[in-house]
Amino acid sequence: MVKGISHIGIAVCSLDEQIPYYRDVLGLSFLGKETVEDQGVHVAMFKVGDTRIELLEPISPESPVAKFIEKRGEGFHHIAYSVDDCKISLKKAEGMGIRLIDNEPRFGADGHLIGFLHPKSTFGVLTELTQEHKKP
Ligand code: CMX
Repeated sequence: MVKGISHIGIAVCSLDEQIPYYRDVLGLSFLGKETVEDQGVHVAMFKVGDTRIELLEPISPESPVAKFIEKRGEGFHHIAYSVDDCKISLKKAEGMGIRLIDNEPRFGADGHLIGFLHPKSTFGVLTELTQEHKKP
């Protein structure tokens, strides 16, 4: 089902505060910033080898990322695996007893189709399935 790691998501209070660490100290290639309203986050993306680091800053206190930071603090938030077909992979996981957050794929950063598996069903790791598919 999984082809590789699309990105690793890290919850942050402020993109602008943390971008210099990833760009200047670690020397990762900064791909840019984007707002993903549907997920309630501002995103900064960095390339590292064949994968990416995604910093997530909440847009509002209602954002899932804001709730996460309030409860657990900044840091590792989710892992995103690349799949060929997000919808089929979500259904397959569901058929194997995994609880879904998204019953249908949604649009995430970069216009990719994404769907989340619930961390209570995946041994505490919030898991995203990503299909690299541009918005029409
Ligand atoms: N990793 C591991 N566990 C997590 C978690 C995470 N990122 N986020 C929440 N949890 C845990 C909580 O600690 C809590 O566990 P306990 O009950 O043991 O304390 C449980 O999941 C429920 O969490 P909650 O705070 O009550 O929050 P909700 O149930 O309202 O929401 C979740 C949890 C995962 C469903 C929600 O955060 C969500 O829908 N996440 C997916 C969407 C998302 O994060 N989008 C941003 C990414 C955007 C992108 O990549 O494009």
